[in-house]
Amino acid sequence: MQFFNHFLREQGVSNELRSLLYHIARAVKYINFSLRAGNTAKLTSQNVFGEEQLKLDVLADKIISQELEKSELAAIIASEEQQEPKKFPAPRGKFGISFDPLDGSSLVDANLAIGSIFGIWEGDKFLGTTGRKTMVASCYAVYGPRITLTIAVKGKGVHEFELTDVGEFVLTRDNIKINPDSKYFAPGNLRATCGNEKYLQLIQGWIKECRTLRYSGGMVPDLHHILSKGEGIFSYPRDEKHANGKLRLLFECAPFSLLFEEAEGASLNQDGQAVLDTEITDIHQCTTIFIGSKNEVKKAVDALK
Ligand code: P6P
Repeated sequence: MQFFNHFLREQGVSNELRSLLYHIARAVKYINFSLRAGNTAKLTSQNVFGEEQLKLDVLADKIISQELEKSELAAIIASEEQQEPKKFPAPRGKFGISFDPLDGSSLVDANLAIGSIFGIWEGDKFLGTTGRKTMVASCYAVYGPRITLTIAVKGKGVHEFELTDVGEFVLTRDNIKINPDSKYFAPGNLRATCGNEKYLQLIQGWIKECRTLRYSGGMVPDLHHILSKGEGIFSYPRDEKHANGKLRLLFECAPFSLLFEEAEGASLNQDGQAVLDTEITDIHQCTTIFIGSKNEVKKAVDALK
């Protein structure tokens, strides 16, 4: 059994980054406890996207923000649930952390798996850079039958850890890789087929090829399924109301894109540009995304041209 901290040290991950990841792991533990005991009630508040907030959304955001402040390794943090990033006064750490505290929280009342997503960037700003230039690590937690934390440190592979009943994260899978082809598909934003014949034909093609559908409506478990099986494609194109799709670049797509490229998968937007090469111009900007098995991603984006 390999503990989280020991394994990352053996991988040559720096003390500072290991310490930051340890604080993120602690936040995941506390969020899990609150989910098991928490109130799924809706608040009267909404987030910046006009989405209703659950008490759990706000609590998860608070848990993570406090944990990152305690780490003394954050220079700036940006949450999907907050309008503006929070800068810490000097002398503070050297990392920027972007996070979606509880992605898919609307699925909680259906008792489906949800997750938290984290991007770790060097420096004290997000605007004007790209994931490829300044992101050094990313990770996500899945709150399902098992509580898992999957981590990518740039150049050091993708590794999955599971929370044990005594509160330790232990290694369950190392050096996760994604095959270039797949029999699974996760077609997001099916409403877009109403105005996009090519997207309809792409999905019909997957169905005619007798592929296996795996889509829950939660980005975190849907993408975790691809990493777990080592193959798949998740698509979320634009539609008439969302010129850049609905998923957020800084909080969701850039972190997952680092993980998937580290696992030898691909992550492109609908225009064929790598999501990691998309400049951050607004912390709440959205992006279309086709992510998963390399050959499947390329074929899907080409089919929509
Ligand atoms: P749709 C959840 O609200 C979320 O942001 C992602 O987790 C998920 O992939 C997407 O929305 C689902 O969107 O349009 O299928 O409801």
